Amino acid sequence: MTPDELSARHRAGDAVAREAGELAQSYLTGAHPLALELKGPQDVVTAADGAVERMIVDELRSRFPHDAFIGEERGGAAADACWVIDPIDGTANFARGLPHWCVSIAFVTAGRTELGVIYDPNGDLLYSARRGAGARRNGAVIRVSVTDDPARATVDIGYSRRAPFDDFARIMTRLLEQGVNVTQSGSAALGLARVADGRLDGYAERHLYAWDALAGLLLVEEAGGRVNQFLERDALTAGNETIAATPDLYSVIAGALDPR
Ligand code: LIP
Repeated sequence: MTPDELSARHRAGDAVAREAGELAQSYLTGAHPLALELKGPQDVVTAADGAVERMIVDELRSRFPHDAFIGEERGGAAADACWVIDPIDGTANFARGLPHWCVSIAFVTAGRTELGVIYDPNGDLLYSARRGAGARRNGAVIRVSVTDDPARATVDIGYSRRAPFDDFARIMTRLLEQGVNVTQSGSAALGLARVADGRLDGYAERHLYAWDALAGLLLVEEAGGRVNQFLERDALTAGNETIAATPDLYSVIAGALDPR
């Protein structure tokens, strides 16, 4: 893919993420009925998730008809040039009217994430990164924090029923024992974006899908942070463990997730 072809996709990703955020918000203002369903234990989906994903795919496909699409709600097949879409990351928060959710769009080619865009409509914050070109929030360059002491760190640890309870409890205990301040916010993508802009010092979760993680992981990497190798084996469709942190805290968090 040429730099110009990637630039065109980067511009489109930024624009469509904003549009998607506005459409999602219109479901919270009563413009559309917000029907709720459960996809699994504590795994909520709303009418907005499907509608927003359709809009994102239609918009991007109209510009890039030969690209492939994988989305949380409608799935899709992987291909060399592939968009990976989470229309509303943090749906449980969204459905409850809690202002902690976002739109996440990543672009993968040749097995590597090249573009990552996360839009937080509640803060009107557009996070955007291109591999090798740094990470920005509303156009300004962002960097991870310089925190190197666990006792001064705040880390967001995600949890879902895709992982055993005791695994989560062990991770939390190991971090708390080292003095880490641990939060659990309910949106992996927004958590990762806040590691990239230095407001959090780390994010980790035993299992995430590519649509939850890829854009945020690229943002952290391009903001000077350290991340795990998410895209290995069949992770693009099956998901994987996710670890992102400041360079000095990475081993502390990876250690807490060590299954032994
Ligand atoms: C959610 C993630 C969260 C994880 C949830 C779910 P969704 O994404 O942001 O970190 O714990 O299980 O995957 O479903 O709101 O897009």
